[in-house]
Amino acid sequence: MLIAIVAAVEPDVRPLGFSGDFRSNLMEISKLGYDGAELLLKDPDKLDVENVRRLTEEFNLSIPAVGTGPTYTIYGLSLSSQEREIRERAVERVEEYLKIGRELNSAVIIGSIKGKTKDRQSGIRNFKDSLIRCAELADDIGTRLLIEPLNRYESNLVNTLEEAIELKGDIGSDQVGVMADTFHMNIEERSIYDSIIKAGDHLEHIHFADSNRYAPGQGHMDFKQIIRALEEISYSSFITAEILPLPNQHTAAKLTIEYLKSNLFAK
Ligand code: LER
Ligand code: MN
Repeated sequence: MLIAIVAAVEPDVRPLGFSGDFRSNLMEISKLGYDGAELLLKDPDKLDVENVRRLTEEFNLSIPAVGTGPTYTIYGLSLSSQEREIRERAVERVEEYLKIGRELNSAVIIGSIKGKTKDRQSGIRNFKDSLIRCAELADDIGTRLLIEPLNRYESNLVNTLEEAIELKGDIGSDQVGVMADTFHMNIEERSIYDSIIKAGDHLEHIHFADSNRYAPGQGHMDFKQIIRALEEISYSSFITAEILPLPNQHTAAKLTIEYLKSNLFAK
């Protein structure tokens, strides 16, 4: 298992991770011993992707995934919107993220960009239609798309790992996969351990945060059990810390890597 942490590329994006100067953040992430950084950005069409690639090579970091959340949280564009034009624009943005994914060898996360809808039935229908379009683009571009279940307070579309796996089946594309986030699982899953075991090979990526969304080890989540579940399904992909930058991003990142290294590689 490899460890990453979320980092914003643009200085005005405030992620659950590192914000501010991208280069110095990557330097710090690398020095702390992380294997990768998961990028969060709001304007994929404006990204100097070559520069990002150069920096990740300089600091020997992988980019396991790229987050698309700001499309919804900043621009209000969602894949489930009642308005066709908004859905179109959201899909166009996903296409831009997919191109970045191709260049950086990263998956693209479908999390907050799902949106939330007043009417769940039409919302899920619209989301599925958009996701089918995104999957076709992902196929052409050659980048993976990962469906992330979110808790009910953030979205009413796809809250559990089981729902994400079912949706993946409905979409039926080789380029669509499933990921998890322990913060959301803590709210939605009956048992985090059982859900991971049941997901098995479907699980391709995971966000780690404690029950309060602080660094792992700072809340009451049973990470030893979560790590045991990941080991039992032979999970070999990335664990990305997606955490509140509290008391500050430096301390949160340091606490995370120390906690994970001592628990992941304890044997
Ligand atoms: C938001 O709560 C989250 O977990 C992100 O990964 C979704 O884009
Ligand atoms: Mn997440």
